[in-house]
Amino acid sequence: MSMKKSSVVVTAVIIAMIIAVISMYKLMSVQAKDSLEITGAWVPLSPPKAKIMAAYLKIKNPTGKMIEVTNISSPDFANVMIHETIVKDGVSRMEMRSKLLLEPGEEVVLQRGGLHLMLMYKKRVLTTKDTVILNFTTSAGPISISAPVKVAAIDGE
Ligand SMILES: [Cu+2]
Repeated sequence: MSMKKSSVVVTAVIIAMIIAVISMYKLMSVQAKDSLEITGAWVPLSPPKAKIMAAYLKIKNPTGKMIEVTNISSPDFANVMIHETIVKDGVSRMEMRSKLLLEPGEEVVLQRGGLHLMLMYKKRVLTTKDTVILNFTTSAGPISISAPVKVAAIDGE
């Protein structure tokens, strides 16, 4: 009788421990990175009448899976495009990219003179008191960030 009772208690303790381990594991997997990290975003201030602005930022894929950025939008602009500045034979031009692909662990820097976001057709005047909301559609889910409008240094960065 008492043997049976104690084995029931032992079984209950083991089950409780298993549940504790499972819930700890679940908590850890929630904290594990499962989407892109977008940091350091900013928008260089441009003249009030300028219709087009740029945005610079870093995108990191901390996951073990490839992630694709398929669309970017902003409530302050009609359209957001991914551009790359390419200098060929001393001539600088911009090429449009339809999407951005990030390999596991890859970090892409969007900066002046390289990959950047082109914010097309401003809907309101933006000053250094404003931040621009950027909504990213990715294969790992949506991400929204806010990029402050800042005065660019003389050298452009
Ligand atoms: Cu551009």
